[in-house]
Order: sequence, then structure tokens, then C-alpha cells
Amino acid sequence: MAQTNLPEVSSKPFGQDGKALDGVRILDFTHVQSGPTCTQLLAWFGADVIKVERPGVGDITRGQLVDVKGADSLYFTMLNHNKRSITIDSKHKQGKRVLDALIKTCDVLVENFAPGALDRMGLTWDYIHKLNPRMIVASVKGFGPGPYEDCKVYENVAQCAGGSASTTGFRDGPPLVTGAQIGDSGTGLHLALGIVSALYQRMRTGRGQKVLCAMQDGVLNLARVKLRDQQRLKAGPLTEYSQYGEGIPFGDATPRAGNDSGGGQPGRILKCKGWENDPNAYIYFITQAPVWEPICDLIGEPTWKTDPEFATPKARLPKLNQIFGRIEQWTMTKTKFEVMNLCNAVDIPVGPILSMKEIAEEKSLRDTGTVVEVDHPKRGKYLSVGNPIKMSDSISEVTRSPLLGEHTDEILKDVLGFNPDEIEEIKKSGALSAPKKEEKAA
Ligand code: CAO
Repeated sequence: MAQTNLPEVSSKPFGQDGKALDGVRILDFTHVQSGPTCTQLLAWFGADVIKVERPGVGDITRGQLVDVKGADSLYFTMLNHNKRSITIDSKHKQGKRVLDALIKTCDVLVENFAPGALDRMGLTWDYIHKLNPRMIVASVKGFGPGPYEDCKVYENVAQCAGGSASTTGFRDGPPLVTGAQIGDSGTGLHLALGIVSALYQRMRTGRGQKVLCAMQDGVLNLARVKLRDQQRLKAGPLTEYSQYGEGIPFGDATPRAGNDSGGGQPGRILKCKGWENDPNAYIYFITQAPVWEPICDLIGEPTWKTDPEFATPKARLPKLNQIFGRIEQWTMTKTKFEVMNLCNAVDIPVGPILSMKEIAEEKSLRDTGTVVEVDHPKRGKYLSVGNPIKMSDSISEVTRSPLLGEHTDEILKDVLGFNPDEIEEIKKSGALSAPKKEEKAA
């Protein structure tokens, strides 16, 4: 066994011996999407996440894309479950006092401010490390060190800079960004892994460290197969790309591959019954080599099983348009779910194009807690995505996002141990509340 200094094996039933990150306290200085995704995951694993927000305003997303007047937006509520909120003006002297106390008591500070903003608050690594040498300081930035390190970055900027946009879309169309938030949520996921690893290393070293995830790096990590293809170009055309079969020469950079599969198994999105009126009546169909024969039988082309023009994957590569055209003639006679049932029965991998409406209504996703209904005092019931990482001994429950500053008092008293006089003094200073209108105007 690799580790010998572990405690006794728990005798409690699985799921009843606390959560994975019980006892870990996070000073959550994140906003918008990338950072909040990370701290939400940590909260689901049991960490006590204390979100620090600017008095009166809070995370800017609270008021963005508002659908229920007077309530926090879905943008905010869906990214900040299971957290507590405290309002602090981080540039106010008394605000700094509260922040210092938080730094001393927390294990991790997570932030995704614009480059330099944390330093401008006086919270440099040296300052934090001196106050609490055990603290892990985790940051999302747009770019790592280099020519662009000072740039502010949002999702689509990262998708473009990380190689995703140049390789997404159709060859004869412009670069495309994807709907999945690989720049924001993807980088938040990467950061969460860095934090958990740093916590693990701290058990050995006793000290904290800096953890940095640049969004460009996170996107590139997810687009790794496209850098693979970039290097393969030197050895000749990328035969699994449709443009090879179409006789279109390759340039010097990985091209956009439309809906071609990124692996060695050719795949396409094909129309299904009803496509004329339903924008999602499509299915992803993969002509995986081991199931070529069942495919031929299903689509009514049994001779293709033995015809040397079609029988081997190599022979099929230049004819993918013809082959998928024939398969589509068949899929167009069935709904996407009928195709799914018929194909899965003979182990042909296919993916129905599910709309968000269908996903929201899918019972199995509700049953596993991947889609959850959450109640909120100001907006009522809404749907959210629960923890996609399921653990048998650390069960996630999704609780609603906090109202702005909802936990300010309990954090000052219970977490930081300030006495009533100190709390009064801090509050009176204005460090925890929005400036009055006249002060703002002045
Ligand atoms: N009290 C006082 N001031 C506060 C505060 C608080 N509680 N919280 C934030 N602020 C201040 C910051 O100190 C900063 O002030 P200065 O610029 O004067 O130092 C100011 O608010 C604005 O912070 P910001 O620059 O981070 O915010 P922005 O809206 O201008 O930029 C974003 C947003 C996302 C582009 C930028 O934060 C960024 O590039 N972050 C890193 C990359 C990232 O995470 N991007 C993904 C965003 S998710 O889509």
C-alpha cells in the first residue's frame, strides 16, 4: 500500500461519515463564472465557502440577465450554491481588518480578479503567506506569464486564444465558439483539482502554495487532440477528416473539422425524422469499425459487409460522404430516439441531439441529482445543475445560493470571534455596507 499513516477504516455506512472536504474553509473572492464554478464544487465536497462580496453590489452576475425582478439572476444562483456571503469593502481599513482575520482562519483563498487587482488591495502573496503560511492562494487568470498576462479575459476570448475556436466549425465557415463554457467552467474545474492537490501536499509540507490556472491553458488542455493533429499534419493529410475524402488539400494548421469525430472512428451528425421543423431532430452516428456489419444490416446495405470498396476502415475513409449520406437516408425515416434504440441494441454508438428542454425534463438526470430543483426565497423554484462528480462516501446536497451579505453577522461572530463591540465598530466604519447615495455622488 502506498500510504501507511492512514486512520482506521471507518465503520460508518458509506455516505454517513461526513464529506470529503469537511473542515476545509475557503475565502472565496471569486466573481462571474470561472472562480465561482471552482468554489461551488469545493462547497459540494463539504468545504465551508465564505464568499466575499463588494457591499451593495456583490458579484456582478447577481444583476446580470435578470429574469425575476428583485431576485438574484439564474446566472448567479446557478454558480453559487452551498456558499455563505459576507460583504466587505476590501479597500477600507476596517474591511482589511476583517479580511486579515479571514486569511488567518481559512485554508484557501480563491480569486479570479483582473491581473494585479488582489495586489492593489494589498493582498500580495508575501502578505498573505506571512499572515498564514498554510494558506493556499488559488487564481484564475486569462493568460499565464507572457505577453498577454495583463489582459482581462472572458469565456470566448479564452476559447479563441486556447485553440478551440480555430478548430471548431466548418472548414468553409468562420471559427466558432462552443456553447459549453470550457474557458470559464473548464478552468474552474482545473483550479479545483489544483486546490485539492495543494491541500493534499500541505498535509506533508505544512505550507500553502500558489495555484494558477490560466484560461488559455485550460482551453488548450481540453483542445489537446487538435495540437495532436497539428503535429500529425507533417506526416501527411488527416485521413479521418472529411476534407481528405473530398480531395481538399490541407494547409499548415489544424483545420476546422465540422462534425467529424476527433478520434479514429468516423462520425457525423445526421438528420432524423422531423428535422424540417425540429432544430434538434438529429443524431450523432459513429461508424465504429467493430460494428460495421450491424450498421450495413440496419441500413439495408448487406453487400457493403464484404464489398472490398467498403469492407475495411481504410477503404471507407475516402467515401465517408457517400456512406454517411446512405446512413442518413435511413435515420431520416426514424426519430432520434428510435435510431438510438435500434443502434444500441446492436452496440452501435449514437448520440441523440438533446435540447436543453429535453435535458431539463429527463427523469434519469433528476434521479441522479445532476439536474436539481432548488427553492429560493426571492425567486421561488428553479432548476440547476447539481454536482456532476458522484462520490459514494461524500454525498452532495445542493442548497440555494446566499443573498448578498446574508451571513455577514454570523461570520464575524462565529467564524472570526469578534465581540459585539468590535462588530459594532467595524459596522459603524462603513466597511461592510454600501456607501450612502450622497457619499457615492461625492
Ligand atoms: N471591495 C472593494 N473593491 C473590490 C471588491 C471588494 N469587495 N471586489 C472587487 N473589487 C474591485 C477590485 O479590487 C478591482 O479594483 P481595481 O481595478 O481598482 O484594483 C475592481 O473591483 C474590479 O475588479 P476586476 O477588474 O476583477 O473586475 P472587472 O469587472 O473589471 O473584470 C474580469 C472582470 C472577469 C474580466 C476580470 O476580473 C478578469 O480578467 N479576471 C480573470 C479572468 C477570469 O476569471 N475571467 C473569467 C470571468 S468569468 O466569465
